[in-house]
Amino acid sequence: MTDALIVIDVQNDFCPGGALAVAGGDEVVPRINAMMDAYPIRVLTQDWHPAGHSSFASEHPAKAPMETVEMPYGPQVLWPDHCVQGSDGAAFHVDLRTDPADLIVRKGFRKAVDSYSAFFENDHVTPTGLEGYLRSRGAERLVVVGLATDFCVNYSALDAARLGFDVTVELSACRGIDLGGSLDAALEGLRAAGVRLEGG
Ligand code: VGL
Ligand code: ZN
Repeated sequence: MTDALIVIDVQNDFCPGGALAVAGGDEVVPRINAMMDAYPIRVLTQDWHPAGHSSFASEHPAKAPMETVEMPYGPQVLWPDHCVQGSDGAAFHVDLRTDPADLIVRKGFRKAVDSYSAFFENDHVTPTGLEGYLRSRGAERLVVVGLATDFCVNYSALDAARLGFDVTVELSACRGIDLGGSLDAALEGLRAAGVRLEGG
């Protein structure tokens, strides 16, 4: 079995002081750094939005951050402007070990569609290319860590399980946003999808 570590969105905007700060988001950094050497394949994802992205509440005059709108591809939570391409908020946390990464996958770069998952955009059909990369590298078992547990980690792990990978989420190296019970709902959905939850 070839294992891959998939590190989701450990970026300044999701850490304390960032535009979409996740409580304790920076606490995952030393944990992920310590895990990295144990994996023969290491992938980082980077949320990477153009200015004026359709997931930004600022693009929807009648809406506030954390409200939901109906997009052509389904319901979409609206966020504060975050992870704008090239901004300091979009940069990886300064202490995250990025040199050992084999691949950095950017996502959310199309203005009209958000992308929580490392595998598919929120329309659930447009691929990021990560599946092909992992399969051609022979990866079978994925360990998913990072930010945020209930959004990008959740959707990445669900897609990975649906694609047939053996998936574990290491919760000690994740932190969640928890919007109206979204954290418990995510954990329940992950369990139901056959994703192993460890370190909780
Ligand atoms: C994320 C909301 C918006 C995440 C990204 O990384 O979980 N959440 N963009
Ligand atoms: Zn985003």
